[in-house]
Amino acid sequence: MADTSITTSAFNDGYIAEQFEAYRADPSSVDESWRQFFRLAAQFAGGSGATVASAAAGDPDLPRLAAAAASLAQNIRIFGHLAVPLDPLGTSPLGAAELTPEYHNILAADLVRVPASSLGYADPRFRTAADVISMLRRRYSSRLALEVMHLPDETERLWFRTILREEQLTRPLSSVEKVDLLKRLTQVDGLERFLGRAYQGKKRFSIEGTDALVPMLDSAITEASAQGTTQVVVGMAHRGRLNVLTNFMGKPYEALFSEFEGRHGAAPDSETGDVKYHMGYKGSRALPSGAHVDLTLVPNPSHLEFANPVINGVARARQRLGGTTLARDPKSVLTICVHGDAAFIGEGVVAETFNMSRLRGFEVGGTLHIIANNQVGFTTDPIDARSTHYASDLAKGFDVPIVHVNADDAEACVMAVRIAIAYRTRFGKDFLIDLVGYRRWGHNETDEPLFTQPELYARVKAHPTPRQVWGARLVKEGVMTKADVDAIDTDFAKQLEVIFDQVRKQENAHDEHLPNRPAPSPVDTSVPADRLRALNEALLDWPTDLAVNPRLAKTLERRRDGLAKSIDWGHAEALAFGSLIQDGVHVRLTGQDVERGTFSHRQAVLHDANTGRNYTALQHVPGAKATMEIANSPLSETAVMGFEYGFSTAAPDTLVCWEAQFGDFANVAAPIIDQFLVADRAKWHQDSGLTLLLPHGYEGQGPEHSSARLERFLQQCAEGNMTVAYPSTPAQYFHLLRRQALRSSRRPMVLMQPKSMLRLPDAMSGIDDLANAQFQSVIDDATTAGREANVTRLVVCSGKIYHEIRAANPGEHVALVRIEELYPWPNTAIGAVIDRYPNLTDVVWTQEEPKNMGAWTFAEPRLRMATGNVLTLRYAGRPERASPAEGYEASHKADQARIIAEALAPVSSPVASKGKKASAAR
Ligand SMILES: Cc1ncc(C[n+]2csc(CCOP(=O)(O)OP(=O)(O)O)c2C)c(N)n1
Ligand SMILES: [Mg+2]
Repeated sequence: MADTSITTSAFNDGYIAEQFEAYRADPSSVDESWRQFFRLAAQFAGGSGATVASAAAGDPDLPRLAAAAASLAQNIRIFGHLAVPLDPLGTSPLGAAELTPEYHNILAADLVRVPASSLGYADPRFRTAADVISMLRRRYSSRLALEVMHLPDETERLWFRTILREEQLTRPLSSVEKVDLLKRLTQVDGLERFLGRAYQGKKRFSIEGTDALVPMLDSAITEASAQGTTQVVVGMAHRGRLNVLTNFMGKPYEALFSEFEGRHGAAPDSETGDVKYHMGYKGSRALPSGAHVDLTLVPNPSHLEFANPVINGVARARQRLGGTTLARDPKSVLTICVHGDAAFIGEGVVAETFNMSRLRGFEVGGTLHIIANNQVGFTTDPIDARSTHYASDLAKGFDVPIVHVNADDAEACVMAVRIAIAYRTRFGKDFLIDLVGYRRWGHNETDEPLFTQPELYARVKAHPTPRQVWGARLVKEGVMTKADVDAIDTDFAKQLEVIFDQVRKQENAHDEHLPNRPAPSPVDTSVPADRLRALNEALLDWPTDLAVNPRLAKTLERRRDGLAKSIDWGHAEALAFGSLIQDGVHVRLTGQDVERGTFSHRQAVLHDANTGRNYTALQHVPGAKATMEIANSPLSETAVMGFEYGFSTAAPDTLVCWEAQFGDFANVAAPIIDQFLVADRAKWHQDSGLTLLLPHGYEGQGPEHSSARLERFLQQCAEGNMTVAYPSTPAQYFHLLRRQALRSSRRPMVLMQPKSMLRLPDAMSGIDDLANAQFQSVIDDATTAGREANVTRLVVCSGKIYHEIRAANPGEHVALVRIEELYPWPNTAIGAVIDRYPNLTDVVWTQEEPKNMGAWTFAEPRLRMATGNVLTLRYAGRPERASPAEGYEASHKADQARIIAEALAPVSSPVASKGKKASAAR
C-alpha cells in the first residue's frame, strides 16, 4: 500500500484514476513511470484537496511544459498506431520513442502541471495534459491503430479527429450485438471445423485466424445500406472464400457440401469448370432495416489480386444511371476487396488498381479494402515478403487511410468497418483495414506448417480461436454464461450435421441454376447512307465558340466530303460508334491516350485552344439512345484491361473497347487475357464482350512496336471463345465493331489494328462499303473476275501486308486473298475461294511475322485441310526468330521486300496434278 497524500479524486481521467488505484494498493504493480508520476502529483496537490491541474496553475515552467505536452499529443496522433498490440499471437508492437514524454523533454509526472486548455481542450472532462494524453492514447494507441497522418488533405485529417472525438463510430457494441457477433463467429469457425472433420485432407483454405472477416463484411453492408448502397461487389482470393461464399454470400451449405462430394451442376461439355474456391456467386441479403442488398462475389483465377480491377469495372458499369447520360450513383454500388498480406504488397496489379481509384474514367466512389493478414504467405514470412513494416504500406502512397486491427478483437474490427464506410460516404475514396490475425493451419489443409514455421505454429496451436476469445470475453463481462456460449456452438454443429446427412444421401448435385444464353444469330451491320451522311455532319458540328486547333480542324473537315471513297480508319470508327449510340448501344473506350489516338487518328475529344474546354461530338449524336464514354487511362495495361473486362461482364448494353498504345504492350496484361477473357465461359459460365484494339504491323519501328502477338491469341482460341480478326479496310472495321455490339452472343473480340494503314489511300473505304455491305470473313480477289482459269496461285494473307503485295502488282496467275477473321476460322468461305479457281497449283501463306509467330502455325493445318492436301502450301514470311521484329531499319526493309518477292516468285516444280480438285480431297 503506497503512502500518499492525494486521493483518487485528484485525477479526472478514468484511466489515470485506475492506475492510481492500482498504485495505491501495490506500488510494484505499476511501472516506474507511473510511480514517478504519482509521487510528483502528490507534491503538487498533496493535502490541498484540489485537483492536480489546478494546483499547477501559476507554474513558471508552464510554457515549456505545455509545448512539450502538445508535441507529445501530436506524436501520439501520428505514431500511436505503432504501439497498438495488433498480433493476436502476442508479438510486441514496434513502439516509438516519440510516444514517450521523455522524447519531448517532459516527464510523465509533469503532464499534470499543464492545464488541458493549453493543448486546446476546453472540455471539462480534461483538466490536465495527462487527461488529454491518456485520452489520445486510448483513441490512437489502444485498439484501433489508425494511420491517417499521411493524408495530404487537411479536411480528411480533421475529419478523423472529429469522428474519434464524437465516438459514435467507435461506440462499444450493445449486449444484443455482442451475442449476435458470437453467433456469427460460431458459424464461421463451426463451418471450418465441420469441413475439417467431414472432408479431412481436402483443401478449403480455412479462414481460421481471421474469422472476423465475415462479421466485418456483415457490418460493411449494414453500414453502407444505411447510406444508400443497394449492391455490393466483392473480390477475394482463396483464403476464407468458402466461408464467405456460404456465411456471407448466402450460398447454401448444401451446395458447398455437394461440391466437396465431387458433384457439379449440369453444364455444356465446353464448360469445364473451376475449383470451388474460385467460383463466384450472386446473392441477396434482407437487412433488419428492411432494406435489401444484392451481393456479387466475382469469380477469380488463382492469380492473386488480379480480380481487384475487375470488381471496380463491374461496379462502374452498375453505377450508371443509363439512358443518354453519363451520370452515375457511386453510393449505390460498393466494392469490397479482400487481399492476402503477401500478395497485396507483391503483386503490381494492386498498385495499378489503387492508382486508378480516383481517375475520372475509373473511379467508383471508393473501395473498402481488407487485408486478411495472417502474417504468412504460403511458407514465406513477412521478412522475406516485403520491405515495409506493415503489410498495408503500399496503400499509403495512394493517400488511403489505414486502420490496423487485431483480429481477435472482433468488436474493434466492427468499429474499423464503421469508420471505413463513414469515410467512403464522406469522401468517396478507398479505405484500407489491415486485419491482423494468423493462419491456423498450413497454406492449405494438407500442408504441415511446422516444417517451415515451427516457432510460429507452436504459438498458433496454443492460441484459442477467435470464437473462444470472444465467448470468454462475453462471459467475463457477464453478457452470457459459458454454457450459453457452448450451446450456440453445439446447436450450429447439429444443423450442419443434418444438412450433411441429407447431402450424403442425394445423388445429384445441388442445383445451381445457370442462366441460359441467347443463341447466336446473324446481325445486319450496315447503316443506310442517308443516316451515315447526317451522322457524319453532326460529328463535325462542334460549337461555334469552340476554338479547335486550325490544323486539326482542317484535317477533320476532310471527313465532311470524304464519304465518297476516302473514309479512313478513324472516320469509320467514329461512324460505327455514332451509329451504335443511335441504335441504343453505349460505347466505352479507354486505353492510353485514346481520346486523341496514339497515332492522332481519332481526335474524339476536341480541346478549346484558349480555355482548354473539351467537346466530344460522340456525346452529342442526334437521335442518341445511349452515350459514349471515352477516357485516357493511366499508363498501365493490366489493371485497366481488368477493369474493362469487369465492366463488360456487367454491361451487355455496351460496346466496351480497350486500346493498346502499341499492341505489343498488351502482353503486360497476360493474366487478364489468359485467365479472364479467354477462359471465363469455360470456367465460370461468364461472358464478356470486351474488344481489344491492338495496333499491329511491321513498319520498321523495332521489336516492341510491331507485334501484338497474334499467335498467342490464336493459340488460345477454342470452343468459340472469342473472335480474332485482322481487318484490312476501315469498312471491315466498321462492320466488326457493329457486329460485336449488336449480336446477342457475347464473347471478346481481339482486333489487330493498323498504324501505317490508318490513312493509306489504298486502304480507304467508301460510304457504299458501310451502307450496302456486311463484314466479310474472307475477301477474295476482285481483280480476277473473268480470268479465274488463269490463276494458278493463291496468295493468302491478313491485314496490312495485303496492301503491300497488291502494290507490288502480283501477276495474272495470282489471286490475292485476305483472311479477315482468323477465328472462328472461316473454313467454308476459304473453300469457296479455292473452288473458284479451277487451275490452282499452289497456295502461299504470306505474313510479316516470324514463322514461329503470327498466324502461320494456326493457319497451316487448317489451310491444308482446305486445300485437301492436294495443292502445294508454301510459307512466305520471316524465318523463325527470337525477337518479333528487326530493330535495324535496313534489315526490316530487306525482309519486307524478300517476303513479298517470295510470295510472288514462281515455283520451280508444281506438285498438284492438273484437274485434281482440292474440294474432292477436303
Ligand atoms: C500470381 C500468383 N502467384 C503465386 C501464386 C501461388 N500462391 C497461392 S497462395 C500464395 C500465398 C499467398 O499469401 P497471402 O497473400 O498472404 O495469402 P494467404 O494464403 O496467406 O491468405 C501463393 C504464393 C498465386 N496463386 N498467384
Ligand atoms: Mg497471408
